[in-house]
Amino acid sequence: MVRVFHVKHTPPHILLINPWITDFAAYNFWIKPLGLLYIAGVLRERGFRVTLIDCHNFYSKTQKFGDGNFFKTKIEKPLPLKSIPRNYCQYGIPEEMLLKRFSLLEEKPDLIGITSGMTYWYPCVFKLIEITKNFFKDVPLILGGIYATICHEHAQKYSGADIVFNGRGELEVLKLVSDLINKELITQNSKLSIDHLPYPAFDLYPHLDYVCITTTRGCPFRCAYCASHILSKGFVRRDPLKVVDEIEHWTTQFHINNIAFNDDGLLVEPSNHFIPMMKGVIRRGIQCNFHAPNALHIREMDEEVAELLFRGGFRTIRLGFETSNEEVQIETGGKVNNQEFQRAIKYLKRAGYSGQEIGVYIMAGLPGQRVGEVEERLAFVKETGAKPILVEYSPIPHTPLFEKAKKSSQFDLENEPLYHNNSILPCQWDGFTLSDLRRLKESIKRG
Ligand code: B12
Repeated sequence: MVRVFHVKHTPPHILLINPWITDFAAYNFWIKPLGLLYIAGVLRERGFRVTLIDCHNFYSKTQKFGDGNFFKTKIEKPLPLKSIPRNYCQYGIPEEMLLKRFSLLEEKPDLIGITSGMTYWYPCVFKLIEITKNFFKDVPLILGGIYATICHEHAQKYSGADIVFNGRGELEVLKLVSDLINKELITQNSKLSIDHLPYPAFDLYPHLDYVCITTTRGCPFRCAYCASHILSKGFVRRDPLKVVDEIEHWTTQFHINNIAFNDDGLLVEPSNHFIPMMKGVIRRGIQCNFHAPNALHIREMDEEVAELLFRGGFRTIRLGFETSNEEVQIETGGKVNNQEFQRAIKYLKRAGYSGQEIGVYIMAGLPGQRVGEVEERLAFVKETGAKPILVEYSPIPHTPLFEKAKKSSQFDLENEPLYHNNSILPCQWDGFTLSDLRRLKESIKRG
């Protein structure tokens, strides 16, 4: 049931906050709260005044492409993780700095929106909600984002937010906000298709090393471990030339040299999307380092795509080759087979990438998976000269593989999202232990 809060008649002031990260490890692999920044852009376009506080925005070390280490503070492990023999940290700005930002706000907000990332990062979301509610008493607070959607009931029960928003969609968010505080701002022009959205409000940052971009929403594939289809229904692509306009906007108006693509399906049907987009980038002479930290689809990699990746300026290439075991490939979504993988590496090398520049994600710790299977995959990838990168499986509620994960895990995955944390290897068993994982990682390091 939506409560309506009464406010004054000047344009409402909305405070949007990206919480810290609480985890055993975190690296700023071009992590920005893209969804929250889209919401900021839309609200601002409709006349709301928006303030952004990004608790991540405090780095201890930045690398040449704008990625880097977060400032971290060691904190107590939450009770369910007590037995894990690793340090647990809060990544991002110190708490005093947050309170200072609050006290420096010129005006009390009329509404507060908080986003959430990984499901197992919820402790810092709860903490932020508590601190924020203490500071701004009686200001309504909405929680949205990935945790709020995937673990909706958990968030409703325990987060302390007044409203927990389930799902995606800038128009839906706008409707909710308008219902809460000002109906008039929504009534004019409610068209918000993906091609009509304002750009995410990166300009709210005082300093920018990079931006993230998404050229699509959703994914046409249904990999058994992935929650993309729960977060976004269907698959929509932006007009490729409008994406080029956005890239040009960031590179010329904001002198951005690094852009990370957050898409799940960047390379899907490349002739209608990626190819015209990269040709546009090259034609307009845009000079920028592009990064694809989220896996690219191998099946779509042909000679032309590989060449455009290279000529267009992609510096970070990550391919999603979850497994070389063809049975498991089919079980987890049938996205790619071994021949397609070998062909993709050949094209990328021919285009100009060295083997070490081609990172290949290999999933480890799938329910019931044996260490031998991962070793085989590592060897298969190494043989092509590409660089294998292990990614530990994170079990996600409502995905097909979650039921199997629950059965095979020693942790209570159903009731405790902290156990979705890939770092604890949630589906470890005798056939694949934490020490097996460490051994594999060491062998990758040795080359
Ligand atoms: C880009 C991405 C990454 C990037 C950046 C991650 C980041 N933290 O920003 C990289 C490559 C680093 C990454 C890494 C990982 N990722 Co990732 N990632 C994604 C991806 C593909 C896209 C996120 C995105 O940009 N969405 C686009 C924006 C526009 O949408 P949005 O943020 O959801 O915002 C909308 C709504 O949520 C809502 N909303 C958002 N905030 C708010 C706030 C309010 C107030 C309201 C009302 C609404 C609202 O409105 C927004 C606009 O419509 C998602 C999958 C997906 N499709 O979402 C996976 C996903 C989040 N990742 C996932 C996983 C598993 C991982 C890894 C653990 C993989 C691994 N095994 O190593 C690592 C963890 C790394 C880490 N420690 O950060 C899982 C989630 C796991 C979990 N348990 O929560 C997802 C869902 C993919 C999956 N497998 O299903 N990831």
